[in-house]
Amino acid sequence: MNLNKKSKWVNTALLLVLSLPGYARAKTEDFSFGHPGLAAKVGRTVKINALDNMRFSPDKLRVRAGETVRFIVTNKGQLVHEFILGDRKEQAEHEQEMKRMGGMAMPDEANGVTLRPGQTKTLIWTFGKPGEVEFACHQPGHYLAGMVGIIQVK
Ligand SMILES: [Cu+2]
Repeated sequence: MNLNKKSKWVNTALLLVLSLPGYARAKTEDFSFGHPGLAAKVGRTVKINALDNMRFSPDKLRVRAGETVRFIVTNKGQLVHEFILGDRKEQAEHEQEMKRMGGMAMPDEANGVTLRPGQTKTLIWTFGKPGEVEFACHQPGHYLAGMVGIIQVK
């Protein structure tokens, strides 16, 4: 490979990385409760099911501050569900945003995914300081119906 070809390849690879939605979001938004994690840093994988009875299973989790967790989330129901990581403030903002948007399915973000019935998605997150982080669904009425889980960060 000559130098010119090589630098073209590097540019293409760089463009690909920069255009990943998680990366773009991570660069433009700071989260108080951690940041998107790297696959190489994953210390634990947790499987979570989203259910039509407006619950996640499991809905309680303990992690260490600084721990990187791979969440494998499956929608076991017939309805669309979300898995959004965030502190109380972030959840309140997302709830308002969904109300404004009329409950449409939102594109995936650095801290959350939308799941069609039967769909499975993965999200890697590195937790920040000790405290409480929620994972929640903001499809219309779901959060208020209790579709939220609690992560204790120690
Ligand atoms: Cu839901």
